[in-house]
Amino acid sequence: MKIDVISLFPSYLDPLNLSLLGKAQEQGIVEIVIHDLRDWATDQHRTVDDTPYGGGPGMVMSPVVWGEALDSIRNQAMVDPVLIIPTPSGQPFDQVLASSLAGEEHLVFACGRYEGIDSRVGMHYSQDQRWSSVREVSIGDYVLAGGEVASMVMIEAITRLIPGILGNPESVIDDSFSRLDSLVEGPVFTKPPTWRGLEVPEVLRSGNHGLVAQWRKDQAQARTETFRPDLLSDLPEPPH
Ligand code: JF8
Repeated sequence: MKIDVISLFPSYLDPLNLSLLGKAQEQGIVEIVIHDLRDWATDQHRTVDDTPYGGGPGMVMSPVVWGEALDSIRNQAMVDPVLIIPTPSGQPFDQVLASSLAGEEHLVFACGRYEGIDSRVGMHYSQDQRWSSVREVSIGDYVLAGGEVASMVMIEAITRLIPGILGNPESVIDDSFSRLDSLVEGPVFTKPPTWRGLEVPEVLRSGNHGLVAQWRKDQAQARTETFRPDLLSDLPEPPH
């Protein structure tokens, strides 16, 4: 998979070269290229923003500069890429979207700053036949200062699903949200059996795999009811 990320703060994205993703890049499974948006600015001060039409606070990123950046990346590409624009007003990013993007050959992340990117950029590339699709996506209901951290979150969630990137494929299948019933996971424990007066639940040390499986189901159900009742409300009717 090829991933391009365009940002005004390219060094913000340095963590993408660490750990799992650093190794995946060394092995040639993923190639991540970070670009400085200012490389496509053309004036003396390398300006990338301007005042918002209609007034209001802050600045809006120029569609002219973004157009030059995205056209040049498309012209170097081997296939029609997917353009991902992080924005708090976008489609919610979830495990289903991550799985679908994990099957793509080429992703391009456009990281905005300030009050965001001129909305015509998303509109234009949606109509451009040389892009496979355009997704305006939000990672959650809170406001970040820019698209960089949101892009890193999505890149981590997407790339760990690519075969060969995670050491242990079973832990991917077993994740919270990957199951059909999408409950959150229950608590986990390792040695020692007693730590600072807290015991590992007896059932987990009983060796009874049936009881362990039932206990884990009950724990997952309880945690989901407490913290994520929304996940239970749109579940299909259980058969009786
Ligand atoms: C931004 C550009 C975001 N869930 C989210 N909260 N905030 C953002 C976000 C994304 C891009 C920009 N400010 C300026 C905030 C996402 N995705």
